[in-house]
Amino acid sequence: MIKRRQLLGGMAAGAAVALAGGHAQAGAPPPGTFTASDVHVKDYPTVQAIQWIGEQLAKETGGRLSMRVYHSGQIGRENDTIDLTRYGALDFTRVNFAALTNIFPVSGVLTLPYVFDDVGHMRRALDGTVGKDLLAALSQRGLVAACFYDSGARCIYNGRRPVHEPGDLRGMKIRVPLSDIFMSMAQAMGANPTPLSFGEVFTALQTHLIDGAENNWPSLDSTRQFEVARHWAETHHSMSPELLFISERSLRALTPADRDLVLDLATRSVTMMRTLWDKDEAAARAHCIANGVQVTEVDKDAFRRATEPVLKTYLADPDRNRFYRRIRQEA
Ligand code: GTR
Repeated sequence: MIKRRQLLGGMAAGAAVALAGGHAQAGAPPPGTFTASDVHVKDYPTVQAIQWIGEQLAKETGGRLSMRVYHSGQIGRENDTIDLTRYGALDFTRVNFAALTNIFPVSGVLTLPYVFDDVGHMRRALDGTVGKDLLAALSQRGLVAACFYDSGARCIYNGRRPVHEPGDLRGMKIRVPLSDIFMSMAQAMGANPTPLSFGEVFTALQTHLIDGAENNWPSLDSTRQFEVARHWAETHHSMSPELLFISERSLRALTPADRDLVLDLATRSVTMMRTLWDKDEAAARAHCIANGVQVTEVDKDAFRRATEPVLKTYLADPDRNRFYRRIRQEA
């Protein structure tokens, strides 16, 4: 929950104005209102999951606690919202693991190429002790890692030509998140990686600053990038999940009972998010295809081989390596 002065001191001017009440439709959050940020649009499954947490909080506390979600990147890039959450200027932020790999090296293990065999494997690993230990490892520097959300399998898409094998990406500028691992992965797959934040991708595609990007179906669909990048290659190269961070400072300010309630609701939101996700992913895929996106099967083994050196490099870190081996045991 926000104190106006603390907020204005700790963040970029535009975002501060939005949060502190300068935003035309928002107004200052009333007392007892948590603030949360997400780069996705209002009806995206991650945003809906946070909204659900807020609704349940309001229900269970008779309106004493609630949530205001700043969606669509209103507060800024994921890396910025992580900092705001660390300092308690934001209470919750939902980010992808891609935004964490440079800050928390161990987190990179979940983004590495072909770590998970499929969705079942990912959910099994994250729901079990591996996930529990990872959340604990990431709960530091003023942040509490509350739960994982699904993000499907990332694939490469572009506006130039169909891609079947890594060689087809030669000479193509492919946008990646601001993460060393994603840079290395795109490079290993034969592309010229171009790091940009999520909100910049549509315009970069439209103006041909980049030829393509890599992401999941709901992101291609919700950002309308499918209008400018119609070749989708089923590389499934990374299943980098989402993470909900809560500010440690915000949690500490609560009574033990309220703290337990918040953490419990975050855990419980995972099931509802997954139901939404499964539906949304299928609908996004169908919508993009109906709007002209052409899907190509790829030589997955060739992509796996091409990205093996990346795996090797990043698994030289003993912490990542330990988690990697435990994840593979769940396959
Ligand atoms: C999406 C993810 C976002 C953001 C984005 C990106 O799949 O949900 O949080 O990280 O990818 O590529 O920047």
